[in-house]
Amino acid sequence: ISVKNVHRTGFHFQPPKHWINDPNAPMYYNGVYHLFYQYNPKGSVWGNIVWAHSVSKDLINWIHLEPAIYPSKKFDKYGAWSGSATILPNNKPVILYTGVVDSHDSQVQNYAIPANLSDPFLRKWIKPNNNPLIVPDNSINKTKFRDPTTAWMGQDGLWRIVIGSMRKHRGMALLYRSRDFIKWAKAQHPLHSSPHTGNWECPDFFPVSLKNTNGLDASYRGKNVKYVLKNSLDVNRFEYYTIGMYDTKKDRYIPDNNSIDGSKGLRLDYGNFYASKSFYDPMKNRRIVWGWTNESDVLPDDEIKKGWAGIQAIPRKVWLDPSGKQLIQWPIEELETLRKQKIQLNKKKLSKGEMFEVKGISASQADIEVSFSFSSLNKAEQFDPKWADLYAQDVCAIKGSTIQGGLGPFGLVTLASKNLEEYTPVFFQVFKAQKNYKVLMCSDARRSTMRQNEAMYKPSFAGYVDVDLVDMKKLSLRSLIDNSVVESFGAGGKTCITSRVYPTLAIHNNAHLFVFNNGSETITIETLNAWSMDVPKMH
Ligand code: DQQ
Repeated sequence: ISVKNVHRTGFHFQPPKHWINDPNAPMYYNGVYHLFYQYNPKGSVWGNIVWAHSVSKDLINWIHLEPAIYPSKKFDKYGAWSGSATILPNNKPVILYTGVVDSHDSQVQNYAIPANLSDPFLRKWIKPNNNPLIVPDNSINKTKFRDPTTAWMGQDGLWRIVIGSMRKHRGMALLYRSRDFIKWAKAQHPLHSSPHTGNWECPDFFPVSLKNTNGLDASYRGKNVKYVLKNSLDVNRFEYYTIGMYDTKKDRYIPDNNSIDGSKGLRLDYGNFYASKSFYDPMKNRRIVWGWTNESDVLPDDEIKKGWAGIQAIPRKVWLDPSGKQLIQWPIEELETLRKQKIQLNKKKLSKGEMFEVKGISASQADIEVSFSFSSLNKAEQFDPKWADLYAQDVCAIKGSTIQGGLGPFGLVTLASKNLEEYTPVFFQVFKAQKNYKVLMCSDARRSTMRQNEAMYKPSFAGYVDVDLVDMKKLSLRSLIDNSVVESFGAGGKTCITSRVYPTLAIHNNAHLFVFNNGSETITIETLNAWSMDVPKMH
C-alpha cells in the first residue's frame, strides 16, 4: 500500500487529491445536497483557494464537479474564502463569500448566483459585476473581516448576516442589514462580541427548537426557540458555541448565564474539528452541521507525499438538548446505509483490568455503538480541584487509559496493533467532585503511532459529559473509525471528539478493536453493535 493511500479515509468526504479546508455554503436545493469547500486545485498544502463543489442525493455518495467559484475578478483576485448560502423566498439560491483583494489579505464580501437554475447540479456560478457588496468601513480591520453567514430575515423584512471580525482582541460578529440583498448597511452594534477571544472565523448563527429535535430555518420566527452562536477561534483553532436568546428589537444576541464565550466554552467537538457550518435541510426537517478535520501529521512534507490533506467530518444532525443547556449531535441516519457485516454482543461483564477483542468486522473501517452500565458510583475517584482550571484534554493527559482508576477508565481501544504498540483509546472516567460527579471522555492519540516525528500532533483530546449518573448508571459511546480518523459520540451525542491518527502497524486488516475496563468497578457491556463500513461512491 503506498503512502498516498494508507491513511486515506474510506467513508468520509474527500476529493481524489489535494488540500481541502472549510466546508462552505452547504445547502439543499431542488432534491440535491450541495457541498462547497475551500480547495487548492494545485497541491496538498493551503493556497490558491477556490470553492470546490460536490453534489449528493444522500449526503454520503458524492459527485465532484468543477470548482464553482475561483479568483478571477478584482474583488476576489487573491482568494475566494469561506461563506454561506441563502435560499431566497423566490427559491433562488445565492452565495455570499469573502473575496481577498490584495496581497495583504484585505477582505470584502461578494455574492455569486447560479448561471442556470434549471441545471439540477447548479454547475456554473456567476459573480455579478456589482461586486463587492460589502467593503469594510474605517472602524474595521480589513484583514479580519470574513466568512459571511447564511442570511435570515427579520420581522421588518430586512435581511441580516453576520461577518466574523476582531477589534483589539475582542472577537465579534458584525451585523449587516439589507432590503434587497445587494445594498448592505452595518448595524451600529455587532450581533455579539466578547473580549480576549481573538478573531472570530466562520461564525454560525441559528435557531433551535425547545420542543423537539427538528431543525429550523434561519429565518424561523415563533415561540419555543433558543439561538446558537458558534465561532471558530483562530488563536488556538478551537471552536466554541453559546446558547442564548436573540433580542430582535435590539438586534442583539445574549448568551445564557451558564453559556460562556471563549475557548473554555462548549464545543461542537473537543477534537480536530474547525470552521464548521450548519444548514437547514427542509427535506428531512433537520439541521445538519459539517466540520473540517485537518491532518495532524503537520509537516508539509507529509501532505506532499500523500498528495492530499484534510477531510470533512461525517455530517451530523444537531439539535438542542432538552435541558436547554447544550447541543446534541448525531451522525446523519444516511450513514447507516454503509453498514455491512455486523456483530453483536450483550451483557458482558468486564472486571478490573479486563480487555477483550471485538472480532469479525473490519477494525480499520467500522461503526461501533456500545452501552455500558455499572452498579455503583462509590469507586469514583476524587476530582482534583486543581483540574477545574484545566482544559479537559490536560486532565486526560494526566490520567490516561493505562493508569488504573476507580470508576473507569473504560471504553474502546481503536486502531490498535496486535501487541498494542499503537492504539487510540476512546473512554470514560467518572470522578467525584465537590457537589456532583464529573464524567471525562477522552480520545487519546498519544500512543496512536510508532512513527517518530516531532511535528506530529498527538493530543489527548477530551471533554466532559453532562449526564446525571445518579439516576441512570449508564454511559453510551459510538465511534466511527475510518483508517486515520476516529470520530466519537458520547452519551448519545452530548460530547463529540474527533481525532486524526496515523498508525503504521494498525492499518487495514492489521487493525484491531478492543473493549477495556481499567477501573476497579466492574463494568457491564449492556449491548455492543459493530459494523464494517462500506465505501460510498465519491467521484
Ligand atoms: N479559512 C478560510 C477563511 C476562514 C478560514 C480561508 C478558517 O475564510 O476564516 O481558507 O479556516
